[in-house]
Amino acid sequence: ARILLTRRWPASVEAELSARHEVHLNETDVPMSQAALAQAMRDFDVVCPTVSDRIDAAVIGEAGRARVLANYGAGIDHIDLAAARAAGITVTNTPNVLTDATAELAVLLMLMVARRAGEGERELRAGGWAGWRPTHLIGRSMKGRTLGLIGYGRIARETARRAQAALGVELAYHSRRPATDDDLGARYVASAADLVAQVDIVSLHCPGGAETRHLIDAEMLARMKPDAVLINTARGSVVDEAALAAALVERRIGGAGLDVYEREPAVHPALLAAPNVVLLPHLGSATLETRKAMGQQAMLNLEALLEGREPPNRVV
Ligand code: 8YV
Repeated sequence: ARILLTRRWPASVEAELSARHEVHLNETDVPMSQAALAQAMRDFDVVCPTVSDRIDAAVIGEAGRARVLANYGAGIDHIDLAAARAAGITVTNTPNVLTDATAELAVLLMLMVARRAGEGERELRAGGWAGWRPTHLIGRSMKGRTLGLIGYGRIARETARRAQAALGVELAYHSRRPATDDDLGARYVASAADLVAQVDIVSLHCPGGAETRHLIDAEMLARMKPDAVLINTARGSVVDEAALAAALVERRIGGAGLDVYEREPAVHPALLAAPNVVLLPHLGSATLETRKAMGQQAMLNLEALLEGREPPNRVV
């Protein structure tokens, strides 16, 4: 089958896939244009997009050969699923394999913000460290504080498990329904607005897309405790970036740690200037182990479909 990878995968996985199929690669280190994506939908049996591709109705409308979109990643809000369904195109993703890496990154962000690690490193590198002072860059301990998770799927739970075991935090969460299989003893809060008011760290683990757009807006930020911290490893669209920047600049919340943004790779300029915010460039799944596993999982999905079997991770 003719397969297109819109971005590069780890070499070992590309080699394995290329040994069995006619694989085409986007050799550049930049995303393909909308026109090139549309052309790909005409020319290839399988297109493997990533979060940096916008597979909208116009692109899907060009589908000629393409019957399968095997996404390299878990989140699929960059693909118009309704358009894919209408066009009879199967969409798969790669959940599970990036759970650990993303949970690690969420904990990293919590610690960096709580202990002001980003501020400290920037100050030192800029030559501004005047030596030890008893009042210098005083952060907050994690032990005994409450972590509130919005969304309680796999990544949320692994984040919670790590924070509980390693840092001694208490746990609370909001999701549409209380979990029936929670083994962490987390307290369920029926409304997101109540959760954000009750906890010290708010960590976002819900999907992106229209339903969760600006879930964290000025009103929700105003409900947070004045020293509370917001962590986002989910999708940038969940947070109103302008409202967050204002809350940080006016010191109405304690800090934020972000890995995802509303208009990647653009970052709201006010966030760049805000105090106590750690800004990472979408590194959630960026480990060698995880990127290999994502490629393997995408390969399992597309090969199942090519062989007429049900893929392990069908979205549409
Ligand atoms: C992936 C992500 O690297 O899987 C996701 O939802 O946001 C990232 O960790 C990205 O999706 C690659 O397409």
